[in-house]
Amino acid sequence: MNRKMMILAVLSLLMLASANCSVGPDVVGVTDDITPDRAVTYTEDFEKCTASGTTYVTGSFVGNNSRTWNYVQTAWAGGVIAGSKTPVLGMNRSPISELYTTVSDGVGTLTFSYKKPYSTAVSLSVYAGTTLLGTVTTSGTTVLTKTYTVNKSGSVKIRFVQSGTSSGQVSIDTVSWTSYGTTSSSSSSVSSSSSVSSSSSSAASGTIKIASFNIEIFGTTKISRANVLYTLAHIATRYDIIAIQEVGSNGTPSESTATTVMDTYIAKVNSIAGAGAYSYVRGHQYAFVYKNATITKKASGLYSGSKTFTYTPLRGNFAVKSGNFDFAMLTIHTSPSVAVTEIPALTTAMSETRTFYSEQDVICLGDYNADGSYYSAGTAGGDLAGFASSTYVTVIKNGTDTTVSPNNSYTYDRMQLYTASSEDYTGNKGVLKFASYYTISNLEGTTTTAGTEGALSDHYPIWAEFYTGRDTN
Ligand SMILES: [Ca+2]
Ligand SMILES: [Ca+2]
Ligand SMILES: [Ca+2]
Ligand SMILES: [Ca+2]
Repeated sequence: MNRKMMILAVLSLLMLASANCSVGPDVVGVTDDITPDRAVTYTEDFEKCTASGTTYVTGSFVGNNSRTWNYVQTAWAGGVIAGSKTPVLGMNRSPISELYTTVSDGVGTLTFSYKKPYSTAVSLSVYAGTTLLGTVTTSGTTVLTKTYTVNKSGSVKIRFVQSGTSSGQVSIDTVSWTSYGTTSSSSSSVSSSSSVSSSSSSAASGTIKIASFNIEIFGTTKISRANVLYTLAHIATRYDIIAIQEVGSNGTPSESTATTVMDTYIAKVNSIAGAGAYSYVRGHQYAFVYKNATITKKASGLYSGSKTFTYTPLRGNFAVKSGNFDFAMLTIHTSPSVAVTEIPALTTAMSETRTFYSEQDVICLGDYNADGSYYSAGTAGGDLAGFASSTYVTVIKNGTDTTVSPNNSYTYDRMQLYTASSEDYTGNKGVLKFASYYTISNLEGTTTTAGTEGALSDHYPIWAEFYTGRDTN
């Protein structure tokens, strides 16, 4: 080989090497005193109320999570925001129209949707106990969403009440709030592993939430849609770490596009959660977005083991800041046509990640395409085929619908653990179905997706909760 060819060969090797290590820079802000997201989120959609009609009535019903809601001079038709039931507070009624419930485990943030159903402008006061959080007003018929930071522990009365006798009728729906304050440590202090040496006992009751979300073709078009970006950013703030797939494209993105998308996204997330609240690391079509108040990222990089994947997975090594839970993460988007070989190969990639980071807890999460015509997942309610329960924990069981399409209920999105993480996994997990938590009607999109959940993605996020103080390996 002559000198020129040698240089070319070295150059192409360098390019190959850099392509393999194309992990983006961390974007790290100042760590802020953001309240750790260890709370339970509740949502009331009012669908369980059996009252109906446009007459203003007074009564109560038992809603989601067995919670009793009281309504005064409220109609149950005529101004629907979401689903088929939306309470509508009357105008100039006697007694004055209001809607309330009392929670026992505190309120961190409170979010709700509202709109003007008729002709008179809205002026609605929102209270947490006797504290006036604010008065929302609107003179348009668009559905709006408001969030208040409450941060009150214990018993809190959430109350929506007309601000005065000239306040117009108002529709209220999708009321969502997080619990707040220290949760009882009685259940977690009886851990069988309480003899474990390290760890501050105060962290034993803490938990974190880890999620995975395929944000369908998360590119420049999607981030230019203001309401879509805002909603996607809100979703990240629900979790301590979220693994994202399809950053930049649903295949192999350009580095600059993927970085632009994630820079824009993290800026929006932090505009909601607080300056510097979240950081990210990215590589290939993946990113991990993590909360600086609760999570330390120790290392990250593209998977470099023995198996080949169409979209080389991103992995990282993390630890909680308060407690002793340390863990590795490996995120994947399989190529549907070869899911049948890539899914079993993940067991090798998990094992190699375990060795690579010397960490027993490996969380392998992402869009596995592990269902439908792509993969025979196994029986409904059971564990993912290829991941024996003697070695693995299938968090998202077969038969769980993770697709937005109402026409199928495939369990494409998955989270697999080793049994080494059984001590850390609380058993709480879920699928975040957008319309139960967010206003969908104002989302920008194509002619087929605008105003629908499909404006956000064709996949729902999946999540699971982990103890921060029970790790032994
Ligand atoms: Ca509703
Ligand atoms: Ca560990
Ligand atoms: Ca579905
Ligand atoms: Ca463990």
